[in-house]
Amino acid sequence: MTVRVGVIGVGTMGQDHVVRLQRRVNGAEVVALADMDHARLEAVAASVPGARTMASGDDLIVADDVGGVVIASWGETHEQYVLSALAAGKPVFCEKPLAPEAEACQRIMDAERAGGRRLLQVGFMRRYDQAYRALFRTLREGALGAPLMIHCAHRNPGVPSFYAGGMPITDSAIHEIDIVRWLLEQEISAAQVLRPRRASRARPDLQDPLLLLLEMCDGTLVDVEVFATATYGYDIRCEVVCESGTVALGDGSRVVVRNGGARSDRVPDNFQERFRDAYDAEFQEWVNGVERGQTGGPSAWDGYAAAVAADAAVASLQSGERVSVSMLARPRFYEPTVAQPVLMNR
Ligand code: ISE
Repeated sequence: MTVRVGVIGVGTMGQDHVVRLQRRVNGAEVVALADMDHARLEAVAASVPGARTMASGDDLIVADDVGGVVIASWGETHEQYVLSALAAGKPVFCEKPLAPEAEACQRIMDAERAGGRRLLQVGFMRRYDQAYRALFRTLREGALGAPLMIHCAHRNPGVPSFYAGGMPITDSAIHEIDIVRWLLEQEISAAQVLRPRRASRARPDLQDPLLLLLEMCDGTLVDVEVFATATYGYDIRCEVVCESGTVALGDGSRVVVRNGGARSDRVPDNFQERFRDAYDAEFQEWVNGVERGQTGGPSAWDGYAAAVAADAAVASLQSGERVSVSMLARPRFYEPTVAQPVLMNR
């Protein structure tokens, strides 16, 4: 069976997802597109045979031929579209962050629970990356003992002009916030942001780089360097220091070149290149789940938990103080062990 997908938001990320759904994911067809920028919408639709353009995201959600909704629009619009998709009873994939503030994520959780079945997957694609998965398995094997500290770096070659204020946290470090929760199966109890000397090229509205410290509930400490304008490429690092050894992501390149007395390998250009296979795997799993009538992967709870920690980190970016993370208890509905009712296939 083919899952008929509607995509809301066809900027850089949305276009990337449209191409993967068309060409690299089995069992999906893109049938409808929506975007507030009509010129961009028409331009993208011209390259997607069989896809209609819709007047709005809400029209797309209720269209009869749309069986699954992908939301890749600007973060501020996520809550509205997710709530509409849940109200329409349609499976929905929402890019990160689920919503810019934790309270919006809470409203989404409430709506999903009121509907009685899981319909939402959040786009934390790093959980599908082979290197992070190998790191997760190594930790579970137990030979290294308990994790004590995690060192992470998140370096972008550059960022768009709208990337400002708290975005190093809400748009970038949100991935580390999610991945350390997933790796350690622990929630975050406090956050603090340190402001190193600023890069001379950083715009005045951006603290770049910054250092985020996260305290996990079991005492594990995590440091995350976010450097949005690192210029040399897209570089993601993660090293877990355990009682009896360490495990780190490899550098990901397939070949090493030796030439002219030097050795070199490739640094990815951007996150689309570095995480391409992870995005593909994430979407394949979503489409398979929609076909079976069952939603898995990162949940609204994961979106909420990440947003609460991000809110604390943004508050610390402003105040310089350590900020405690105070969150709801995880509802039983979002416990990984609770079997979810099967949806009708669409
Ligand atoms: C971007 O929005 C992403 O989601 C990337 O995965 C992240 O690495 C980058 O820092 C963000 O700006």
